Amino acid sequence: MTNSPTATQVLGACPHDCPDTCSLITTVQDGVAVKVQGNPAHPHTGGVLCTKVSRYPERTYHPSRVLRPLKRSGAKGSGQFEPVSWDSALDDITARLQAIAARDPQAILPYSYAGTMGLVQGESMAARFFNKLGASQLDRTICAAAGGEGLVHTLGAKVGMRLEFFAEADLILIWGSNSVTSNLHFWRYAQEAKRRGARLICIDPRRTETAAKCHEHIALQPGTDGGLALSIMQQLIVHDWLDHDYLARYTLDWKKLRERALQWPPERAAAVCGIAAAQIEALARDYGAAVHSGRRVAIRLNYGVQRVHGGANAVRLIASLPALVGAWRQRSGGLLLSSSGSFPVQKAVLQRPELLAGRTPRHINMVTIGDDLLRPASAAFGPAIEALIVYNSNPVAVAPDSARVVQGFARDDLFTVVLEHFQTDTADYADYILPATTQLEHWDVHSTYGHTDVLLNRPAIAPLGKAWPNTQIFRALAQRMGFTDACFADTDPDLCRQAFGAKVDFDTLSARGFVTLDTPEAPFAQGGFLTPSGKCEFFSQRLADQGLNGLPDYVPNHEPAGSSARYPLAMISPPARNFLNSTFVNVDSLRTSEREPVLEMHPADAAARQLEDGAMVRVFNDRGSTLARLRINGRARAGVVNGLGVWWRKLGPDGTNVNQLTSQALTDLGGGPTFYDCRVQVTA
Ligand SMILES: Nc1nc2c(c(=O)[nH]1)N[C@H]1C(S)=C(S)[C@@H](COP(=O)(O)OP(=O)(O)OC[C@H]3O[C@@H](n4cnc5c(=O)[nH]c(N)nc54)[C@H](O)[C@@H]3O)O[C@H]1N2
Ligand SMILES: Nc1nc2c(c(=O)[nH]1)N[C@H]1C(S)=C(S)[C@@H](COP(=O)(O)OP(=O)(O)OC[C@H]3O[C@@H](n4cnc5c(=O)[nH]c(N)nc54)[C@H](O)[C@@H]3O)O[C@H]1N2
Ligand code: SF4
Ligand SMILES: [Mo]
Repeated sequence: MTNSPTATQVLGACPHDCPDTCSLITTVQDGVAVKVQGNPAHPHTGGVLCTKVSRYPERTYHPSRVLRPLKRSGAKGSGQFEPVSWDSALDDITARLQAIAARDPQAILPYSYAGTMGLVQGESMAARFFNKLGASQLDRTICAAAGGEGLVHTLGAKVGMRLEFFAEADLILIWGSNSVTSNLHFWRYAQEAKRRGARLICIDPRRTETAAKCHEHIALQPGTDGGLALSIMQQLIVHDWLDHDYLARYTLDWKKLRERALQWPPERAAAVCGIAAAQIEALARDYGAAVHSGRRVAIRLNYGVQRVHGGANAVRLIASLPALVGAWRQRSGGLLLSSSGSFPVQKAVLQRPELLAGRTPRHINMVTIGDDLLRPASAAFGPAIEALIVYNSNPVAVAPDSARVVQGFARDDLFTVVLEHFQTDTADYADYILPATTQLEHWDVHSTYGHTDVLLNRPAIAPLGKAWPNTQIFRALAQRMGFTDACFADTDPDLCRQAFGAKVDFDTLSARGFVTLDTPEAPFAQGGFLTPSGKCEFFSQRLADQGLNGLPDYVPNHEPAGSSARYPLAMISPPARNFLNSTFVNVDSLRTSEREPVLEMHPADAAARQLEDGAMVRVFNDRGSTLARLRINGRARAGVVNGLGVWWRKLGPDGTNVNQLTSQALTDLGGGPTFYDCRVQVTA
């Protein structure tokens, strides 16, 4: 380290939407953050950060940071703004919101996601503000809604294996996860297991960096994981690789699931998944070996699997597997999709639902923002959306069906405020852009979805320019709106303490930067599922009561591969390694590594279209078209193209990105997006 006598080191937390939630050490010299490193004292971080966040100072001090409030000076969407004072921006915004709220506050919609996963700069002061206002409520579904529902209806909550115990497993299925890219600190444990002799199997349509480093790669068709899981079950049944004692004691309705699974011999699943039946048999044999040899079999499932029509059903089926072989009996067996349900977040304290004062505003699904911005007032919908307050999100780039989204944001009569670090694609459509602080400049506290530690983030440097934390912006708006409830005076350190109340020792958290939750090592070794029955629910009465599939099944894609002559290719759009969703696309060194939007294609599909590696190609369907550089690099399976995401539209070759092609169709449960359920055609 290049510490001079004046340098200090500040403990923080990575705010990004990544399961790893690393512990950060920022070196500050003369008030300037000169370096951001991984905390070696935090076991999961192990002193290692991904490339993206190692470049944090470059992002923070980027010359195009928005550092003053900006007011639109050109036509909507022109991206032309002029600087204004905070007072004038806040006064005008308040007047506009008051006028709308006087008619119906539900015409105002907050739009936010996980630009920061901080509990304080996320939904604390902002939620209080919108609750008091009585604004529409946003269903925050764009990432994990289907998979979350799948877990909840099977295991009872978003909980699972503890991350560190993957290091002791004998077999790890890495299912719908490009861990090297998007879950690096899990990958470190998987590598440790591999060094000890564990077998790694990757289940992913794309031959990712992760798949290439596993012992085996099963490149199935997108959206067919439910069929694969059922066929694994069929094999476990016919070969009697079952833990009958575990099934009898700790599961519900095995007979029903058994009957369904028996309808899935490997040949049937092979046809659906586009893989060899022998590969399914071998996979089931590897997995089933747990029963008689005591091998520890673990599944790292990730959200890549559930961005398709049948996403929740697939997760229910996959999450059922560990119970069949009794994998949960050991701490290094079982499954992890998300650990977020382990955290005792005091959500009601942070968000104050009582400020709604008995009102029950309508909900808007963030996935269908394209259609909803264009919807007129009606009895069913309620008032048209007249104002949109966006923070921690870049919907114009990340939401599906961009043509509709852009049309909605371009409405002249829509009043849009965007709290941002940069002039993103979304900020281009704002009436006001308000400069927000970054993680180096504000307080926050973090739960995670990939491990079980709480982290505290202290500000390392003073806010740059005139940037304010999100909390301060909503506090100031609340004051101007005349909201006098005492909770609007809470400071950010107050909110950090409130997030977990007495459930986490704040002094330890303050001193060390992290606290590990006291969760069981093997959560379901003796049942104890968090479902209504306390068992692993193969059949969910709760779903059946709603008229839904009580018993999970394979649900085909909305747009299955090969189902259309005009659009014969299936397209998935998983994350690029050097971006985090659309964040970092404007960081020059990272964009230089990714170069330009890429479409990966199988050599046979390319030959059929007379396309060559390196060509600029047009990818299109009825929703739209986008340009990308063709790569024939061995990563795409036949019939599937991979359009790596998520580029800023304005930094792509034709001012669009891959979401020009994706649809607003929803998942089977949870109202989630179906980004990886998309038919396209490709031409030169
Ligand atoms: N570098 C980087 N890290 C990230 C992100 C990022 O954008 N960049 N995104 C973050 C976010 S928002 C999240 S939610 C998390 C998790 O993020 P995810 O988006 O789940 O990330 P991946 O681990 O890349 O998982 C997607 C994988 O699923 C595969 N896949 C696509 N369709 C299917 C399918 O139908 N079946 C199966 N089995 N696999 C399929 C894709 O090819 C890809 O390899 O990671 C976070 N980490
Ligand atoms: N085609 C396709 N589309 C996808 C996906 C995909 O795999 N394929 N992945 C989907 C998934 S999993 C997700 S989670 C979503 C993610 O969608 P978003 O949550 O919208 O994520 P980002 O694109 O990273 O945008 C976050 C924005 O928040 C801003 N921000 C960060 N911190 C702060 C802060 O403290 N205050 C304020 N005011 N702003 C801040 C950042 O500058 C950034 O512009 O995208 C989805 N879209
Ligand atoms: S993005 Fe993920 S891997 Fe990178 S520093 Fe943040 S938490 Fe760690
Ligand atoms: Mo996500």
